[in-house]
Amino acid sequence: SIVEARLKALLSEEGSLDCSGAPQVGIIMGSDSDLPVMKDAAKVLNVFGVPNEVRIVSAHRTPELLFSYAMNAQERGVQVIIAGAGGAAHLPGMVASLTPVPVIGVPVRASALDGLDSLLSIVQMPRGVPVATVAINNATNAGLLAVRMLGIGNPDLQARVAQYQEDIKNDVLVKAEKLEK
Ligand code: RP5
Repeated sequence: SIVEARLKALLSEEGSLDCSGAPQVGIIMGSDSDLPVMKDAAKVLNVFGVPNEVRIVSAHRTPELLFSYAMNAQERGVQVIIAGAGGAAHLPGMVASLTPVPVIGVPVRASALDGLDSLLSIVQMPRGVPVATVAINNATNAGLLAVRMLGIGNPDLQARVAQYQEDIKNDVLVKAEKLEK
C-alpha cells in the first residue's frame, strides 16, 4: 500500500531493520500526515525485534475501520496498540473502549494549538477506559513502553530493555567525560 511504501522509505532513510512475523504491536494513526512522528515507534520495535504493523485508522473519517481494527486486534494476536492522533484526538480512547488490549496514546502536534489539544484529548480519558499517554510527538517512548509491556512475559526482551538502559546511561557518561576534558 501507499502507506507501507512511505513508511518503508522513511525507515530506510534512518537504516532501520525490517521486522516480520505475526504483529504483536499494532501502530495506528489518524492520518498519513502522522507518519513522520509515528515511524519512531516502528523503528524502536524493529530494533528490539518485535513484529509490528502500521495502519492508518481515522476515528472521524473511517469510523467503521476503527471498529473492525479494534474489535479484531486481540484475536489476531496483537498484544499492545500504539495509537497516535492530532487535534481532536479520539483514536486512542475509542480503540481502548473497544478492546481489552492495552493502548498507548501518542499526542501528535498537528494543529494550531501546538499539540496541547492532542495531549489533553488523549490524556483526559474518563474513569474505566485507560490510555497510557506519552509526551507530545514522543512515539519513541510509546515503542519503548510497548517493549517493556511485552517484556513482562518475555525475559529475553526484558534483558534487552535493561541493556538499552545501560547503553543510554553510558552514552550520557561518555558525553559528560568528554565535556570535562
Ligand atoms: C487527525 O487529524 C490526524 O491524526 C492528524 O494528526 C490530524 C490532521 O490530519 P490531516 O488533515 O493531515 O489528514 O485526525
